Amino acid sequence: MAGRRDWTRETLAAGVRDGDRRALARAITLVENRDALAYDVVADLYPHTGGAYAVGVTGPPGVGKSSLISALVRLVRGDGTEVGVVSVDPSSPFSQGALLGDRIRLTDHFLDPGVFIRSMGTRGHLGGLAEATLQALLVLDAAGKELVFLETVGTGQSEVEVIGIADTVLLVLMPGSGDSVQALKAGIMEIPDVIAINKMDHPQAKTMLNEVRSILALGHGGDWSPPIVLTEATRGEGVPELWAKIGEHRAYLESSGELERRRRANLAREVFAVASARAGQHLEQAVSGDAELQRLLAEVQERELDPLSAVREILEKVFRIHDERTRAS
Ligand SMILES: Nc1nc2c(ncn2[C@@H]2O[C@H](COP(=O)(O)OP(=O)(O)O)[C@@H](O)[C@H]2O)c(=O)[nH]1
Ligand SMILES: [Mg+2]
Repeated sequence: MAGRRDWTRETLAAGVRDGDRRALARAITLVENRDALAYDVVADLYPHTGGAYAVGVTGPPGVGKSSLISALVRLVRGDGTEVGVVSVDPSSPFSQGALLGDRIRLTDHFLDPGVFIRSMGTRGHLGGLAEATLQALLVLDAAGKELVFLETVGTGQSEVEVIGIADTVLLVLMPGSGDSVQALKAGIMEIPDVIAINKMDHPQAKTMLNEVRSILALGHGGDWSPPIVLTEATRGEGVPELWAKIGEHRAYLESSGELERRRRANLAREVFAVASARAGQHLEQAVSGDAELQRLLAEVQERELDPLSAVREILEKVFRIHDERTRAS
């Protein structure tokens, strides 16, 4: 077997396809490090992807996302389903392997060869996270994982980018997740496909259930109304029901043709998100390393040059884009 220094594009791609754990671990580390070898390997693996079903799990910190994933993994492992978990937590100071909730429970799964768990740290930028998540999902998919959970913290744009690739989006709340409920109500947060209200052992769980129900009752179009499931992840309470709802959503997507449509839209959006992030980084670097472009910014600040004229000059210089619309009239 190839040792860690000996991986080549060919042995790594072949190792991943065989489901070799060391190959998987190596490939995902390379993805995280944006190593050139990772791009080659994922390019080779891509024709062998599309078999995994991706469930995005989102919600504020501490609601029990990792605990619920752990309980769901335990449930689906009952029938031998191969599972991958990618957890993205930009707020965490650790980078690898550590923080899937209370590690103790997930440790069970670390010993299970049918489960591959990877936690990705905060390194890089939001666009970088979306990119790393997408690549990691593709690696796990090509390795034959039938089900992949993508865990992310928070709400808003970064979130949408990271779990934007999921087939089914599960939002996890708990009694006290008032901010998220407000964000749902105000339309700032997208309506998920399935909602779990975890910590149902908490006395306020029913109140939270009613609040969320009343928001969803306002309607938001579409044929699918997101079900709300009460769970207690630590005891596995409500977990089979939650899994059943995820399954119903999947069946709905498949029978309506929506899965194919959604995947196409997701892939296009992810490509666009990553390209935009790359372009943004390129622009920042170009401007910070270029005295002439810096001078343009200074001129705007001094009110000697108007903002759009500066934009036009920057785009011409950095991207060779000649955009008449940005020309001040
Ligand atoms: N009482 C109670 N505690 C829970 C439940 N689910 C998770 N927890 C605890 O809540 C804390 C945060 O859980 P974790 O899964 O790490 O949340 P995450 O940050 O959303 O991934 C941990 O201490 C869990 O043991 C539950 O259903 N009831
Ligand atoms: Mg977690």
